[in-house]
Amino acid sequence: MALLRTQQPVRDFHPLIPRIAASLRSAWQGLTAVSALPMDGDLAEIRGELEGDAMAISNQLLCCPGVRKIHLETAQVGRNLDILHCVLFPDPCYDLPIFGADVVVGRGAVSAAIVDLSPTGASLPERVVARLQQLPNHPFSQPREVPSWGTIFSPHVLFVRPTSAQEEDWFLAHLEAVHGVMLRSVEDCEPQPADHPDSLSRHAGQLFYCQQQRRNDKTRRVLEMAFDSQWADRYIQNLLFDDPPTPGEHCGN
Ligand code: BLA
Repeated sequence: MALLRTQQPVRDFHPLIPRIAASLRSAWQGLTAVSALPMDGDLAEIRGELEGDAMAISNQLLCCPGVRKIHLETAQVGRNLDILHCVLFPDPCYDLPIFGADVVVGRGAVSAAIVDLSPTGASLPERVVARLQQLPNHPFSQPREVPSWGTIFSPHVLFVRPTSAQEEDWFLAHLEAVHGVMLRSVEDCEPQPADHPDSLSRHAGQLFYCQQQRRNDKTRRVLEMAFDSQWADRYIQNLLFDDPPTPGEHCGN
């Protein structure tokens, strides 16, 4: 694999991906005291080559009071695969869910579009459920089943294969609404002490979320194909789903 030092996109993304990325980035501009998180090595812009086809991964990391890690990744792998991955990991001192979204496009068609606010305890906070229940339900024609490791997702998870421009619009609108519920919940949440039993159990819940996500063989396989298995393991373990630090390191107290 040849690593190239260039910032050029390798080709155009499927349009749903830049639409989602722009919408998320613009929402983050409204967050209080948002700042960039330092990133290891050269992970912001990764360029490579997969059997002659260029590939590119872009990463952005932010944080703000209440959210220890906001991660947006957009990736183009080979000639046919476009991916958007976004997770907002809350500071475990706050009673907040994990926002997660993944969109996978293969050969021009979206095969997987998932968005969820996932609990870090037995269930989602009640004020979050009340907000989610107010969102409209769109009649997607191809709902998908979450895999066996997906016990981490909430009963409100949306996992579909959008089959038309209208369904892509519905997915974008729903993702924006769910992300809006997350941001509003961040704004009106006060932290508990780092050594509070609830903070510790939410930390354990995030640890479990990351362990389960690391079991997604489809993510691993794509990264292995483009790089190698050691690189893929390190990327998943250290950037995508690294173990959350002990509560207190992000609680501002
Ligand atoms: C599925 N994820 C997939 C698939 C690929 C990737 C190729 C298969 C597509 C399909 O089933 O149609 C690949 N996803 C990636 C890669 C990255 C990525 C390479 O994010 C990053 C570099 N995955 C997440 C998050 C969620 C998630 C945050 O990263 C959910 C909040 C879910 N992805 C998810 C699920 C599937 C999936 C549930 C389907 C897995 C299955 O059906 O087995």
